[in-house]
Order: sequence, then C-alpha cells, then structure tokens
Amino acid sequence: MRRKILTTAIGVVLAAAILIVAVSMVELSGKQTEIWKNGEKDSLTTIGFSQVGAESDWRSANSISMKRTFTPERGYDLIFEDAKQKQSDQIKAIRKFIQQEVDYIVFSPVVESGWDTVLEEAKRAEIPVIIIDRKVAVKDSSLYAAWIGSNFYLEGQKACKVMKAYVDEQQIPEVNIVNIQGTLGATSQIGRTNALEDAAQKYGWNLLEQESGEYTEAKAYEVMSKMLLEHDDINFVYCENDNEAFGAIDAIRDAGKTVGPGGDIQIISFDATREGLRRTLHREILINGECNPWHGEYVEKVIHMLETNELWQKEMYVPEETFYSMPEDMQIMLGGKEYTVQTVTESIVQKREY
Ligand code: GYE
Repeated sequence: MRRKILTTAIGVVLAAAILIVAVSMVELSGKQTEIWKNGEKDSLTTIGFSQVGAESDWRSANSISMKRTFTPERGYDLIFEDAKQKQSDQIKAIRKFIQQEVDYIVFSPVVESGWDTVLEEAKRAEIPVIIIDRKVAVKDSSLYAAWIGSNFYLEGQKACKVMKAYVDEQQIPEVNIVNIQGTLGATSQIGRTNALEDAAQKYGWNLLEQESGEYTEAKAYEVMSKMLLEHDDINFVYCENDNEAFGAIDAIRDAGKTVGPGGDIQIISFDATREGLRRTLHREILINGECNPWHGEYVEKVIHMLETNELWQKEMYVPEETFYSMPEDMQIMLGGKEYTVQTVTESIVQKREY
C-alpha cells in the first residue's frame, strides 16, 4: 500500500516537472505556434491578416478587434501585416502567408479590383480566405470563403434620408453640397458616394464637386480648403468618414465660416467614433452614420463555421446605427423598412469604445 502511494507521488511530481518544461519551451520559442494544455500539445490556428493601414480611427479600432480576438490564449497565432494603404504590399503579404502555410488568410482589401491572381494562388494552396470590411471584385466567387462588413450604400442612403428631412424641416431653398470621398475604388467609398449621387439626383440637390480625401484628416483639410475657394455657396459637406469631417471642419473655420445648425455649413459624416459622436452631440456634425469596426468576433464565428461545415451564408453584414445631432430621435423608411435615427447623448459618447 505504502509503495503504491510512493509510486503515485513520484508520478505526480514527474508529470508536474514535464508540464513546467513544456510551458517554458513555449515561452522560450519566439513564434508561438504550439501551446501545452494539461500536459497535452494543442496547436494554434495560424491566421495571416493583411490590414489596409492606419489611415483612420476606425481602422485602428478594426486592428484592435482582430488583435484582441486572435490571441495565443484563445488558441490563435495572428500574423499581422500593415499594408500602409498599398495594394502591392497586401499582395506581397498574402503571398508570404501562402508560403508560411497559414490556416486562414484574412484581409481588408484597399480597393475592390486586382485580386484574381493572388486569390487563385491561395485557392491552389487550399488556404481559405476571409475578407473583411471592403469587398473584392473577382470573376470567381469561390476565390474567397466569406466576407464580413457593412452595407455602405445603406449607410449613405440613411444619412441622405435624414438630410432630406432636415432640409425640408428647415425649409432650405437650395442644397449646394460637396463630397469629400474616401479612398477611390474602396467599397466603402463606392457605396457612400453612390448613395449621395442617387439622392442628389432624386431630391434635386446641386452636387458641386467630388474629390477624395483619402479617409484622412490632413487630405480632407486640403480638399475642403480648395473647395471653399472655388465655391462660396456650399451649405452641406458629405465626408465619407469622421477623420475627413474633422479636417473639413478645421478648413471651414479657418476660412472664417461656421458649422452646424444655425451656421453656414452642415456636415454629414460616417463611422461614429467617440470624437465623431462628441462633435455630433455638440452639433458640429449634423448626421453621423455608424460603421462597425468590431469584425474580430465575426471572423472567429466564420472560422468555427468553416471548421464544422456550417457556413450557410457567404456575406455577412455587421449591425449599425445612424446618429443625428437634433434633439429628437427620428424614424426613416427605406426599402419598406423602418429605421430609428438616434439623437446623441453624453452617455452614448461616453460608452463609445473608440
Ligand atoms: O469608414 C474609414 C476607413 O472601409 C469602412 O475605411 C472602411 C472605412 C472607414 O478608413 O474610416
């Protein structure tokens, strides 16, 4: 009996020692591709992620979402590559992921076109590709497994519908609007721009000028300053993200004009970042269409569904709201569906994660 207890005790000590050695092996190895759980080896799922860049607050939040979802503790090895807004860098990153034989390739394409060849290479290597945020325009849709992102046209439609209600309510006789576009050729730019063009045509708004602000504050400041010199009758600016709106507001003020209800120029924006919502609360921005950057959890769900053969939907839209700077919530109808447009409160701003 005593011998049995002794043998068990030695066994426990040995097992513990093996576990300690195993754990330190993982800590010592630079790139963690394996973890040890209860003395058993568990492989991490390797994900190669090519991010567009860091052009906006939205983009930074989107990167955070991916980084905090795909951690070693949660069973993943995330290889994060920043393409600095260059499609050629994204293509290089995808080729590197193929060579590294990652389990999944995830990327947010800077523009829609030009992906067929590299995605064919991924398909040949049998690596599933999950696309987030913007879309790819490829001839063969089997080149990617799934897409997760926003309905950018709907975001724009909602914003224009609220703008139309504002114009009617304030009895604004003439709408002279300029459009500071996002990165040309990106799905978010295409959808938001198309929604404005369609609304301008439908409601008889004068769309004076369109130019890309590349989704950045600095470029939007430059574009807005130039537009203000060319047109002295601008009363609306449709910016395709919050960072562009911040740049446009600075340019308008530097030109001696005012923004917001009661002022010279009304701002329409997208993303609804904390700073964007704060400025909507303070009526610098009239309408702010939310764009949801928290894609990580959805990508993880798609991976689970791919692994269990339960993926029943190739395209998935993330939920989002529209915010308004006026004191009352508003209902709008689009395509037979009713949407609530929320008035921004201090607590909405405080609760905003980024
Ligand atoms: O709105 C903007 C960004 O494609 C949804 O890209 C994305 C857009 C987002 O940099 O801030």
